[in-house]
Amino acid sequence: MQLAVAIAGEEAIPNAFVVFRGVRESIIKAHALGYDGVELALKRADEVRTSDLKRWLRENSMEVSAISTGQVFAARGLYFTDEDKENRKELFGTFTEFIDLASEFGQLVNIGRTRGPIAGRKIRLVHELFLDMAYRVADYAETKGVELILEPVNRYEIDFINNLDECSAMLDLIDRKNFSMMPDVFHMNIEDARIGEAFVRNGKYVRYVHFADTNRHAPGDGHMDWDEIFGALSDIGYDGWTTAEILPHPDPDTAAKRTVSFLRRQYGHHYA
Ligand code: LER
Ligand code: MN
Repeated sequence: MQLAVAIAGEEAIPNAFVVFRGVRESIIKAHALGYDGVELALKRADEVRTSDLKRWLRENSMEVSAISTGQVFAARGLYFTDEDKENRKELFGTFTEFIDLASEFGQLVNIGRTRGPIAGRKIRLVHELFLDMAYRVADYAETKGVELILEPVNRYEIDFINNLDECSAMLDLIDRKNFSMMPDVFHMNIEDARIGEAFVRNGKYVRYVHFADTNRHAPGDGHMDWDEIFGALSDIGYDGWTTAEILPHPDPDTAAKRTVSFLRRQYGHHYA
């Protein structure tokens, strides 16, 4: 298992769910604390120059675990289920640029809140709009060797695809090799009746995992049952990225440090 931490550029919106800001500084810090990689939370691909990113990663022996896209929805208001043609065009353009970036860094692009809401509309229409964009994005990603990872997100943030079973049903419908799942245990704590069982039931789609405790603080700082989570991940043979997407509480350095020491201990117990 590899351990990453979510980071963003300096200009990320205040409530972006990241620990560190400023891409270069974050990479240096994350490496010093013992992470293997960083997840880039971006609102547009040109926030970071690829030549700089390549150098910073090389200098610090770090990788990009994935590109996450929540700010595309939260800061720019763009989403897959939008009916507006111009917005759809802009969203597709944004995703093709993320995919180009991911073809060099990490090969994974997340779809969380940016899938958009149902918002009282007919579910058939929402599915049509979502699938139309999902197929186009998947087609483009395939030419670049990139995968899309769909993230179930809790009901207080969005009303479309809240738990792992719903996500699997959508992935069955999409039926593309380069489309899989990114469970986030913070959302699972709210939406999935049994976290361990949900991981096992939906194991074939699990490609990447977000970690946070029940209060979205560092793993170990809440009442999440980490033995259940690690037991289930090891049962399904999961050996991919586990990324801390947490609030920087009580401060970014302490949160990032606590995460590493807690999770390395857990990996030791369950993956020895
Ligand atoms: C938001 O709560 C979240 O977990 C992100 O990874 C998805 O937009
Ligand atoms: Mn998440």
